Amino acid sequence: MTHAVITGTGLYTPAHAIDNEALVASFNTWVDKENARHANAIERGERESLVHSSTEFIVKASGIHSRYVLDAEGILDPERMRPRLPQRANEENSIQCEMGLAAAREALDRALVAASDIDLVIVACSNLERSYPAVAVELQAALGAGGYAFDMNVACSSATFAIETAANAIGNGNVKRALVVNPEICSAHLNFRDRDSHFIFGDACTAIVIEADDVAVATSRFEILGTRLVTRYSNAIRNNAGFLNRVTDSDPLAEDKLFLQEGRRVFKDVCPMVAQLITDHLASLQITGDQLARLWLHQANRHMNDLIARRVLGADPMPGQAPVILDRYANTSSAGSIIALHLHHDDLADGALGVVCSFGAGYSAGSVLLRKAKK
Ligand code: CO8
Repeated sequence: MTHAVITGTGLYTPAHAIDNEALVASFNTWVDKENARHANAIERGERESLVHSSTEFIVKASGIHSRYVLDAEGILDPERMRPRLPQRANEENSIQCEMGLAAAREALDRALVAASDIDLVIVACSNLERSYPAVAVELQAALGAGGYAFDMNVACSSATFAIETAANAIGNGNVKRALVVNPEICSAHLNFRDRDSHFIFGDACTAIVIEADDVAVATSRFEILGTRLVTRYSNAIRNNAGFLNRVTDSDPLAEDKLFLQEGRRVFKDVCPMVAQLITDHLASLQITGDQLARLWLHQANRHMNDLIARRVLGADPMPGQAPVILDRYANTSSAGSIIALHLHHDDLADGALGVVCSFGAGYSAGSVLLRKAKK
């Protein structure tokens, strides 16, 4: 069987950043206006008054300080509180295609691969801007890539599930070079009026070039030693937006058509599930946690990552061993663990082992074991 190697990664970071102070100021302005508007109903006990958000809570509960977004102005406007992204003509590149192009070009440059030599493009992310034609097919054409392309969605685990799909296509000889792209526009699916979750997400796009080791030319690469995926049904993270909304006569703007979660329950359910997944995966390859030089974990919550890292490594992670990028990117869904990989791998020695792990809605989780190698 042909072995698959990761030869390049790329990252597109939007130009706008919103720190907690700006986000909370906008939220609290909206809360004050709403409470003033409904003062009589609140006074009569017919309505609960809304409560302020706080930067202290956000940092303490999640570790997030700031996030990048495609449009800050619309989000921070207390009269709007959602990004403003103009509709594009069918002849223009779609937004996700444009994000994907930027990340893909960096990944291809690093891999020393021409776009025309790619024969599989997978766009894998939590939210796709349309049903069809697939964004992946549009990106394939915009890049000038060959072969075939398709979209897939496994929420926050989309990147690891796509890496396994691409590695299998390479392993069975169907494909020589694949490109996995994760354009996440989380800000368009976040309820910025929900105190429990308004701070959680940011936007970004990552890209990964995966090749058969016999055709790869980049001197530095990661061998994919194995992948393991798991899913378990849960309603604790849910979004009811979908094409049936217009025929079920439900309110298309209702809160359940945006991201909703029971955060504490997710924390409790997912941490043990993920620690077990990685530990079992390593054991199946005769590797123990203490052999890992790096854990590139999904970036949802600082405490979740500390807990999972401790369980997998058997000790507190050394500085830099489980890199954190959520402090400035927030949760970028499937892009998070790949941003961590992209920004924190140059210092690894040949032969160093690391795990990319994603987890999220579904529930779904994926573990990818990598070994740094030189050609
Ligand atoms: N400011 C001040 N106080 C607040 C705020 C706020 N903004 N929000 C809540 N509080 C208060 C609550 O009211 C509560 O008060 P009290 O104790 O008086 O009742 C107190 O703070 C504690 O609230 P919580 O129990 O909710 O707080 P937690 O400590 O659990 O922290 C977190 C909340 C940060 C959300 C945490 O639970 C968490 O991170 N959980 C894990 C979440 C997770 O990993 N989710 C994965 C989702 S990502 C995913 O799967 C991808 C989906 C697809 C992407 C879609 C893009 C939009």
